[in-house]
Amino acid sequence: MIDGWETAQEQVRTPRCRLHGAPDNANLVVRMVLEELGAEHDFVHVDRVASEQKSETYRQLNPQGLIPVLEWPGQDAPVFETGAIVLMLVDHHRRLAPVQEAPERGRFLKWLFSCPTRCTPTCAYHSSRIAIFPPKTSLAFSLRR
Ligand SMILES: N[C@@H](CCC(=O)N[C@@H](CS)C(=O)NCC(=O)O)C(=O)O
Repeated sequence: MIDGWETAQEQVRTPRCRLHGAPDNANLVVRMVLEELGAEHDFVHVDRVASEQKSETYRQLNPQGLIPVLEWPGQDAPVFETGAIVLMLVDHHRRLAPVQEAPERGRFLKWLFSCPTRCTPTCAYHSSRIAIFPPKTSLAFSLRR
């Protein structure tokens, strides 16, 4: 049976990953998802005051010089773009989002790709709640569109 939101009965174990970001930035959504999934991770602070994200070293992770970046064991390159990172995480765990076959998948994807990439962290915070919380929770219920 396709539940639409959570089909995995077992907790998926993930190798420890590394998130590069700064407080109150686009990486906030990624951090929330990692924590919701219980995924072990290290946080690497990128000093935006010193424009560390524009350094040659950081550009090895993301040539655009933007945060966040997730280093994910098993991937052949660091993953950037908030929406891509979140999608990779929730699909890998098969949790917190509708599965590919679910009728809610399109609704999940449209908010995932529009909000975190364009809005302030506060808005991204709320949009992530639409995406990652099961539809029967009260907050998700009030925000479902
Ligand atoms: N489309 C990217 C946007 C990332 C982005 O704009 N990050 C900002 C912080 S929220 C950044 O790194 N700014 C630093 C800069 O512009 O130098 C994503 O969704 O990850």
